[in-house]
This record gives sequence, structure tokens and C-alpha cells, in this order.
Amino acid sequence: MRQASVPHGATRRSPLRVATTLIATGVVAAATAVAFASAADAATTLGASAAQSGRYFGTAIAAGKLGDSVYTTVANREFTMVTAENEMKIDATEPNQNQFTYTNGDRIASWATGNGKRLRGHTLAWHSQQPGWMQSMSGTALRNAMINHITRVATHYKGQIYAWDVVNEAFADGNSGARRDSNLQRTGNDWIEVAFRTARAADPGAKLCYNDYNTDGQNAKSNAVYAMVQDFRSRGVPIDCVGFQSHFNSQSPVPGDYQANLQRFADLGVDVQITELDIEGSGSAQAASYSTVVKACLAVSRCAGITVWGVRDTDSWRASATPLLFDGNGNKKPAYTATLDALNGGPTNPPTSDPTTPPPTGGACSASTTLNQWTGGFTATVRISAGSAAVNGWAVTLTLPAGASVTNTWNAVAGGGSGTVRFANASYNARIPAGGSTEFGFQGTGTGPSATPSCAAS
Ligand code: G2I
Repeated sequence: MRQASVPHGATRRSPLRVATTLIATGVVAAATAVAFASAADAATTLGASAAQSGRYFGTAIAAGKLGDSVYTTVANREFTMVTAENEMKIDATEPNQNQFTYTNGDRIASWATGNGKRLRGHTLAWHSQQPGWMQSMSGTALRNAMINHITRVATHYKGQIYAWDVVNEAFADGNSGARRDSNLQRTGNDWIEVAFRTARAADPGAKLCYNDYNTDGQNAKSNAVYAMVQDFRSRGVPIDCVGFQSHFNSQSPVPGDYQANLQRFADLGVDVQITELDIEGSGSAQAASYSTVVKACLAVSRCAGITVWGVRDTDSWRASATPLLFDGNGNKKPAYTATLDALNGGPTNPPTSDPTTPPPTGGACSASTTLNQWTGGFTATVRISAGSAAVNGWAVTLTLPAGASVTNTWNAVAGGGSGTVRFANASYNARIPAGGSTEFGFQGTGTGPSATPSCAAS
């Protein structure tokens, strides 16, 4: 079932098996609303400010830098999503055919989960960064190797990945609107849909994305991707999201139709994600471009989040162009402030309230959890119902069994990843009318919650 009534993060498939239903009845309404942030207490990190509208703010992480305490301090403080910059690519995970190496990818995955962050997987099928053995392959042998690679890697990370870049950069630059020539393309035009079907079979809980660059505005290349996504949606090929890398510089600035382009893809019924954002430059010009990108995402309800391609300028693949939000010492740049301000002032922010006028007190709420449990993982769907009075904001608290942790949340903002976890409403589902209900969900590793959730309304 697709939930069309919620803005984004809502394309999770329904649990196939319903194992447990838990009902908890209402906890007393709070006297003051805590769900709404006023300007005076605007969020002070990128992750928290993005979470106000139910979005994530992520970064690429390099395993080799996890021993650098400035790097990890900034990354842990600011970001809620992590992409492995190179460590989950084909050459890194399968250096020799059928010999899989997950050491560095796992280091990033455990750093992310250990710090309560979600993971984007990058990338399962790509013409570039192929190991030598794959570069020299073709035809059926290559097609089978691709299927095997996707199956093995997606299975290894099953349950840990919010979204996979299943296929990366498969279209040609320029005006042809054609597929990029590559050994994978030469195995047959259906290689992309085979890759998506294979990924879905291996990890049905992950969102599956197509990811590319120079597709950020409307042009021949993005038109070709658009046609593919439209075709996939019409034929039931499993695609959930499109990633827009968004590597910008003066030759390739933020397009004037950036937001409109995101929106037209979203209108196909997929999430859109900004996956590798960096903008060459400095000072106020760079800051203004970052602000434009953030505002575009906030204005598109299915824009699920933004990932920047590195922490500090010195961590960037194009370090000399200083394209990121922190300088080499980890200090915030003007681009950081502009990004934070845009996130805090975005159109989907919760409404601000006059601090001298207490917001109206809402009624009580109750919560019930439907659990889909498999060995080593679970998804939980939580329904929050209002009583005879409307609810203006809600928070559900539940306790996970020992060893369990939350890896992925949709339609709510999670606080804590293990033990007692609190889920607060997103801005767009705070209000529940009298007698009405709303749902959020989360995915986790280990055993799902059997304890009774409590619901606090405001
Ligand atoms: O090129 C920027 C990005 C474009 N979209 C796909 C991304 O996967 C890509 O990321 C970059 C990484 O940021 C670089 O770090 O991909 C490059 C390779 O295509 C990465 O560069 C590689 C170097 O080519 C290797 O020589 C080096 O060993 O980084 C490796 C690790 O530092």
C-alpha cells in the first residue's frame, strides 16, 4: 500500500506479516505545547533543523577519517544521515570476483548506527570504480556478476540501509538523451531494471534510488531519466527515489528550474533526494547557492533530505574548490549559516507561536503498534489516534528490547536509537482531528518492541 496522503518518506511497503498488535491508551495531555519551535529556540544543527520538517541532513563519510576527532565531532554533531563515500562501491566490496570485503563499509555502518544516524548505500551498479575483473567482463557473464554483486552486498547490509543508489550515472551527458555506453549497458538495455528488481529482492526494506549528476535542471539528460522513471513506475519496476547529486560550480551553477525539476520527478510518485551536494566557491555567493538548494528541497514535499559530499573543505574530492560547509579546521562557513537559516525558516517549518500566549491544550492520544518481525530485524508501524478532542502535537515513547536499535524512521522524528526511544510528530502530521489518526513507522535491527508504547499529546 502506498500512503499518498503524507508528504514524503511514505512509500514504505506495508508489513507482509502482522505479528503483534499493541494498544496503549492515552497519556494525559500536556499543558504546554512542546512540538512547535519558536524562532527563539530554532534548531542549531543541520540535522535537527532538517528534522523539524521530517527531513534528514547527511554527509559522505570516509572510513579512513573516522580516527580524526575534529572530523567525527563535526559529523556526529551536525548530520543525521551518512553515505559511504567510496567504501560500499563495487571495487571496495568485491575486489576479486566472489570475494566480498565489507571491513571499511562496516566501519562506516557501525559508526552511523552507533551514533543514531541512518545510512544511504552507494552504489550497487556503476560503470566506474569497477574492480579490474569486472572491467574486463561482458555479456552474460557480466550480467550475472552484476546480479550476484547486488544480491550479496544488499543482503549483507539488509536492514541497515535507508536508501540504496542502486544504479549510478547510467545516462550520457549532452543532448543525446541516450544511455551512457558502458560494459553494463552493452549487456542489454534492461540492465537497470534488472538491477532494481535484484536489489528489491535482496533488501525489501530499503528505498531504491537512481542517482545521477547534470540532471539537476530540466535538460536532455534529466528528460531521459524522467522517461525511464515514468516507464518503471508504469510497469511496476521497483524504484522509490531519484537522487540528484548536485555538484555545482560557476560553469554548472544551481539551475533556475532546480525546484521545478525536483517537483516533476516527485510528481511521478517517487521521493527525491539531494545526494552529493557541494558548491564550489566561498563567502556570500556560495552561501546564497546553498540557501537556494535547501529552499528548493523544503518546497518539494517529497524531497526527503539533503546529503553534502563531505564534512570539511579538506575532505572534499575537489578540496581546492572549497565546496563544503566547514573549513579545514572544522569551523562553520557562511554557507553553513545560510544552510541552517534556510532549514529553520523553510516553508514547511512548524508554525511559530507567540510565547506570551500559551498554545491551546489538545486532547489525549493513544498508540498501537503493528510489528513485522524477521530474524534479526523488524519494521513497526505505529498508529496514533486522537480521542474526542483534537491533538495539536504528539510524542510516542516505547522501549526496545536489549540489542535492538532503530535504523530508519519515517513520518516522525526519532530521539534515541536504542533502549527507550521517543518519536515526535513531524511538522506535517502534528495535528490529528478529534476521532482521527495518523501513522509513522520505523525499521530496526534485533527484536522489535513488545512493550506497550505510551502516547503524550499536546
Ligand atoms: O566524483 C564525485 C562523485 C560523483 N558521483 C559519484 C560519487 O561516487 C563520486 O565520488 C567520488 C569520491 O568522492 C572520490 O573520493 O568518487 C571518486 C571516484 O570516482 C572518488 O575518488 C577516488 C579516487 O579516484 C581514488 O584514486 C581514491 O583511492 O577516491 C579514492 C579514495 O580516496
